[in-house]
Amino acid sequence: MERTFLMIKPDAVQRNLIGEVVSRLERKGLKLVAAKLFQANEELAKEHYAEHVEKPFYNKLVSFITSGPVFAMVVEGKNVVEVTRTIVGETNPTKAAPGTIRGDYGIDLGRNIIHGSDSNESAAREISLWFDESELNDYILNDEKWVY
Ligand code: FUP
Repeated sequence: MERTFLMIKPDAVQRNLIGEVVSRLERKGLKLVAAKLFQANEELAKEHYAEHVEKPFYNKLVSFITSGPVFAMVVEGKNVVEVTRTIVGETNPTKAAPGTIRGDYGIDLGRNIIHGSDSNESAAREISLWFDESELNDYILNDEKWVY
């Protein structure tokens, strides 16, 4: 089963949107494997966004991501990278479709609510960057023994 890395950014944590966002992931049928409210340091933020190091918005992005705690998650499910990219919506919340997380909650390009890995390769890299192996939970979701 595929896994991806999702991070609710400081703007959405400040706006009490953690529950709204997690609830959308749960309703979709995705499985939460790990989650933590976490203050990233500059080193981690820079490494996470390393692909954008040459971009004009890089420094602003790093200072935004380290401006307060983020809610970091590992989520599992069939085609989870593609599924979560669709749920998250386009990078620019102004263009993101209504019904997507960014389309429903964001306006500003910098403060776009959530990050989601864009490929299986970046998911693997980002999961190991943000989580220790011991933080990933192995359990059965919708286990019948909890239903009856
Ligand atoms: P995404 O994969 O949708 O998160 O988007 P990118 O990896 O292209 O960009 C990462 C983050 O950089 C975005 F979430 C917001 C920020 N960004 C800007 O601030 N300005 C830009 O022009 C593009 C991206």
